[in-house]
Amino acid sequence: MNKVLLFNPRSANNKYRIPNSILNIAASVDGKYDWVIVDGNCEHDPLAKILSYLDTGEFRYLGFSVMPGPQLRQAIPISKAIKEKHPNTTMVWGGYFPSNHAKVVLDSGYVDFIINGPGDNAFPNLLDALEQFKPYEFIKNLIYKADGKITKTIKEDLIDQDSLPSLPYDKLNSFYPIPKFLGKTYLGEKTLAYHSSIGCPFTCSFCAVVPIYEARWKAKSAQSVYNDVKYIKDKWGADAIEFHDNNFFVSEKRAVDFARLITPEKMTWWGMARIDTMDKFKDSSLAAIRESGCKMIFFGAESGNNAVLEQMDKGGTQTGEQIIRFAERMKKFDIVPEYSFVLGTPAPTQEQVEAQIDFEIDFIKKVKQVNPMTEIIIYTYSPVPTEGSTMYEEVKAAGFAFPQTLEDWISPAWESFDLRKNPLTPWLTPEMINKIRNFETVLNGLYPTVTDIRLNSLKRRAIKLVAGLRYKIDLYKYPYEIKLLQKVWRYRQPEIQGF
Ligand code: B12
Ligand code: SF4
Repeated sequence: MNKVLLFNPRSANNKYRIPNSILNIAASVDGKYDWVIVDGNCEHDPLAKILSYLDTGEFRYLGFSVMPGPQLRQAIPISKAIKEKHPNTTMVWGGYFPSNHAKVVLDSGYVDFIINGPGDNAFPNLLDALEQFKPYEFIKNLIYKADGKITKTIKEDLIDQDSLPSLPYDKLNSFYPIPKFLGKTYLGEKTLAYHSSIGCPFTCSFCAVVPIYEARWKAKSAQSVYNDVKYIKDKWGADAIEFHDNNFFVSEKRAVDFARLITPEKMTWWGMARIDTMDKFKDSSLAAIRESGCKMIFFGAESGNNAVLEQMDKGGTQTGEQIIRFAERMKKFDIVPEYSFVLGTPAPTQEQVEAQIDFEIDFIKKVKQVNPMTEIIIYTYSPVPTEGSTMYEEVKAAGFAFPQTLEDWISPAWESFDLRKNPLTPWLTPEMINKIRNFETVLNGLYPTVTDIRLNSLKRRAIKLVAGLRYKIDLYKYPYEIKLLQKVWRYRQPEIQGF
């Protein structure tokens, strides 16, 4: 039987995490196909490593996991090189990038199949079909080219997450020692990345999860999450958890059940949530969550303006007033709210775009006033191809278009788009982008993120001092002195480097 090579292209410069995407795929073929993992985060020359496997002649299937941004930097040239040297291999890409940008990926000529969303059934089914020369047209969650035309098969219902096989941590450990992936963070000495649910029940129009999951969400039970975490804690000493779920706190009951189970383990943890969902949680639930070790929660606040929240189709009941009130409520429970905002959304005129940016800057300052512990993450709006959403239609009408070739995606301009730093959207002028970035610099100067564990109190005080005056008098232009200090002290950016 042909073997399978799974590749996680480099996604982080120094903070490794367990490569959960390909580990899930490894679990889906474990016991049926022989597989190996190559993690670009841990290899100096991943292409050489991959070729050393392929040169044995035993491997036919390659599975690459690709999210937008820096992972493309390895995924694209390595796929191309492999196809040139080993044209008989089958190249399969999965993950958010190929699922949302299938045409440009398949047009490249060096990717044969895309797994559209979850691959837990689609990937082993595809391998079975190819091995047995059977048709693959009826396999769900697949995108491929047939007679030069892009063909998408129907989407599969989300799988009961408790029925999935356990992740093969021990085998991963035989390729790369697990402790390497348990990094020191603000949360703990050995932080585990864990993914406990897939999808999200909401339909925010700027979000890449929506076209793939279409408002569906399925989670593992609190008990199975606990069992996995406990296994890693006991075996490799994890003392903190980063939940990578798009929306960990959809179910109050599951969150509280998990909190009760994990309390005796004395671990610290973090996850992502919606404000309007969590604002409905009972005080007793929030208290139990904090007592169990949850120190910080990431919330998509997005905007303080109710009209913009509606334009973004936040899909719920979130309002500007609620965002402020909730920041205050979190203070009572000693949970740090990490609020992310999306600035630079489209509007009919340039004046309105600019006025909206000014409004958000004022709003963020109000949040900080109510609860100075609130961590603020600022993104600039980068469109995602949510076909049919009013916002995406507006974006296209304004003249925005995605790159036409796969190689274009690794140009510096599009990388910056992926990092949501410079979105290349026609309605944002360079001055507006500068305004957003300069405000961010001053804000981060006055309120350095607590997640930067290298920044000692002396450095914090120095940056705060220079930024404080600017913040007070709304002087954000040319904050070179703050930038210099942040550069010298290598200030970390949670919006790029992770949470
Ligand atoms: C962890 C993570 C990171 C980590 C990467 C850690 C690592 N492994 O090294 C870090 C923090 C570095 C990161 C960075 C970025 N990330 Co990120 N990240 C995630 C996150 C939270 C979890 C990914 C994960 O492990 N999922 C768990 C697995 C099980 O799910 P999955 O990946 O969907 O995999 C399933 C399917 O997609 C499919 N599949 C996936 N890969 C493969 C491969 C094969 C071969 C097959 C067959 C199937 C398959 O099958 C899997 C099982 O069903 C996701 C959100 C999410 N919840 O998924 C965002 C997410 C993927 N990231 C995103 C983005 C935009 C980024 C950034 C580019 C930008 C930013 N500012 O955040 C940066 C890039 C910077 C960089 N240095 O790369 C977006 C992508 C949005 C989009 N437009 O497509 C997401 C969706 C977050 C979001 N909601 O906006 N990220
Ligand atoms: S709640 Fe978060 S994950 Fe869900 S659709 Fe909105 S932005 Fe995306």
